[in-house]
Amino acid sequence: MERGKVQDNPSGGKPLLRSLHGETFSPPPLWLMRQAGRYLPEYRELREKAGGFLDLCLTPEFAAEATLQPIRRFGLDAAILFSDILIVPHGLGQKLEYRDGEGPVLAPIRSLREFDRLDRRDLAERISPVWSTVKRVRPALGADTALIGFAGGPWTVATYMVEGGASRDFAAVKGWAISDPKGFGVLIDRLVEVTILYLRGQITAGADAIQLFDSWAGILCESEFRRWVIEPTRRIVAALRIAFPDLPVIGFPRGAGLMYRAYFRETGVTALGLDPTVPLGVARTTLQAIGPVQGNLDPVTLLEGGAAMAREAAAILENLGGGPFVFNLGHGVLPNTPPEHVQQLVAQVRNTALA
Ligand code: 1CP
Repeated sequence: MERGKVQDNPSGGKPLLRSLHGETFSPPPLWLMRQAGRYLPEYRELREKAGGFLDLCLTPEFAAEATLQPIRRFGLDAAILFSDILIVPHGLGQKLEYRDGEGPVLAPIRSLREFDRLDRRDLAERISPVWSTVKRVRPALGADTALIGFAGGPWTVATYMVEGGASRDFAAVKGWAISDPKGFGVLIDRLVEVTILYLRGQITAGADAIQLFDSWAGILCESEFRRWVIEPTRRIVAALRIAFPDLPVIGFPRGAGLMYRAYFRETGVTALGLDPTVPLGVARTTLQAIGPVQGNLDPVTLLEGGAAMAREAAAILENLGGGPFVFNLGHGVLPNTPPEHVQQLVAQVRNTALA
């Protein structure tokens, strides 16, 4: 990959997509994971109007509005579909609730027999509002703004399905994977199939790129990481490429550490999302050498803002801006983040070419 090649956007095309296809931009394109959400007053108002969080996700009119809010405010290079990774278990008939201050709560599934008892007959009907949201957002975006669809990685989705929500030690899901890898493998296979269906629908409806959020990839040992993260991701990417050969897929195996490299090489994802712990020099020499990278400002640095944020953002731009790169956080925007800090960050990234 040629380094240090810098250009503006003379031949048109969405900067995010061009970066994901390997071009170097200065300044780089920019969006933020969880750029829609509680830190925005207009989101809190919309959520109030929608009733619950699930109603917000599954009412296309409201979900489209939530998708567009951060674009209107900050003019980012990509909108990310407003939805949640747990729409897939919801689609499969698992009982799901979002409790204020507690996050998602699901009726846990601890065996294949329990999984088979779910009534998944209404799958398409339950997930199709998300496709309608994509259809609504598409024409509302400017020609330079990409629309990112997404799903959770099968492993991460399985952690919520088996634990019944967030977890500290992941003993139930890891326990199942260790004691009954065959049965757990069937659950992962089913999640791979549904995720492909769900993402194909998003792409057909107008998503330009896909991100796979494997937020809990980092808690597995090597053999488990290969079996439950790399292999299912590889299958999803390969299946999407059949119908959509040029579609960029961003893989985000948060916390993968020394396994990031194997993940990038072996899954076939187009670009790699880096969490804040990935050292910038390592990212540049061993990961960006394979393909485009995205990241990785610590969301707490954004929460605090000021000179420390400016310094960290500058270091990221300095290290990664000379190759194919998308500026982002290393995880989602935190709910107490002042929107002014996001404004400050966007201004800094937009001004890098002039610095
Ligand atoms: O309004 C509210 O109070 C609900 C908070 C909220 C929001 C705004 C949840 C509940 N999900 C979302 C939206 C969401 N979730 C998006 C929207 C698009 C955007 O980025 O703007 C996306 C991409 C997600 C993805 C998601 N959901 C992930 C992967 C990324 C990550 O943060 O690691 C995960 C793990 C979830 C599960 C989930 N949903 C909601 C919460 C609070 C959680 C995390 C629970 C936990 O701590 O384990």
